[in-house]
Amino acid sequence: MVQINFAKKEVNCKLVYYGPGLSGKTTNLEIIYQKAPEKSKGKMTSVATEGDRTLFFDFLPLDIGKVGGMNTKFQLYTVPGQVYYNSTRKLVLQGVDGLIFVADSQKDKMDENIESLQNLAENLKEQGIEITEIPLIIQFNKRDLPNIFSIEEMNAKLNKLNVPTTQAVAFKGEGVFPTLKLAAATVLERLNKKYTPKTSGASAPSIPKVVADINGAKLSFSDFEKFCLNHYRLSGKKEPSGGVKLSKPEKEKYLSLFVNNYMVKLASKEQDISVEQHELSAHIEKIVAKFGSKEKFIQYLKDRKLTENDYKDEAVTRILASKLLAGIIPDHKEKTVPTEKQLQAFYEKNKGKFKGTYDQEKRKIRAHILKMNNQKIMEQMYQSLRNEAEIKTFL
Ligand SMILES: Nc1nc2c(ncn2[C@@H]2O[C@H](COP(=O)(O)OP(=O)(O)OP(=O)(O)O)[C@@H](O)[C@H]2O)c(=O)[nH]1
Ligand SMILES: [Mg+2]
Repeated sequence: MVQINFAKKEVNCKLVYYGPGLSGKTTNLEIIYQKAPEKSKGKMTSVATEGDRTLFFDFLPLDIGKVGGMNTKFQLYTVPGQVYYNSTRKLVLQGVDGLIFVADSQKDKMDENIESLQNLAENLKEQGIEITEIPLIIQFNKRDLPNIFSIEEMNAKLNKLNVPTTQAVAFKGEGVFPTLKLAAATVLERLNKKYTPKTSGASAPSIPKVVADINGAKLSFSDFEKFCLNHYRLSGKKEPSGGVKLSKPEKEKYLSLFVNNYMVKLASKEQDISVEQHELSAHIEKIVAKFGSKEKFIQYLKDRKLTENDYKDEAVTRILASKLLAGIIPDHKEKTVPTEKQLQAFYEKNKGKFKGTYDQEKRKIRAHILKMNNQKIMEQMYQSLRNEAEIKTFL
């Protein structure tokens, strides 16, 4: 995720080189590393390689100097292109700000290009990102080889999204920097749009309103407002015709949730915890079961002006949270199971409210206490995550 530090006037973006095996991703990075001026580049790290195949990723930090008054840094990554390293690709993709798809121009590699681009779209979607929404360019590489498609053919077959393209002979260094420049420009242009109020026509980066600062990372007010609206709608409350107006305590509650969710994502990233597609599907199936059918679930969301993706983002966070919980409070299961004593005490205390005998009401009480205990334990986990961070909020 792009990090903007206004105090230090610093922008930090993550660019990922994606594409099928042997298309030339690592080569692009090697050329940049060889040719970039000494003072602007960090160390290039290749994590796990076998011959010239990338097994994990390559990484190169690059300082491109001042852009719009901000010191701008890029973290360049490559993914392993080989089909079976998909979980590694998903990890490398986390928090991506912009993508360079390195395509192999050879005719017999077109199927692999298409499959890899498809795979990119799927992996982004799991993170709640539409491929059409993220800065993406395509580099047509290996233009030196004999059996290649023309640029028109490459565009027709591979560039259905109609994104900007470049041509390259990466191993000779041709086209490598123009590609990087185009990608950088595309990402920075997007940033400008995101952080410039719509009323002002100027394109200079302006300071967004910040609702929270976590370890120096600024969470924007507009993201928070969107979060509130989504959660209000997800909670099933009826939306007033004049739009949702939250009271101060409600806003505070949502902000606490917002920060918790951020902490969960941050901790998951640090611990390399991610959500697999099948886990997400299983989670959603459980919800769908409660609604009776997928159609009913979708209709429920639709009625609340929500999409499946709005729900998925929440689902991913919940799955991540439960995975983190296992690490932070290993005995959480024992802690949440209601004891007989707890059940009885609850019945005695609320006797007036129950119609049935203890035995008749026991099941309901157990479910209720389990829910409360779960909430308590999650609260403990959030607290322990928060304890490790420096958090400021501005409501
Ligand atoms: N002919 C030709 N060969 C190239 C070009 N660019 C890269 N290569 C060669 O293609 C081979 C694979 O390049 P890499 O950069 O390692 O490919 P990769 O995309 O990182 O591959 P994975 O790590 O397996 O995903 C190397 O032998 C490169 O020298 C090019 O433009 N033309
Ligand atoms: Mg590689």
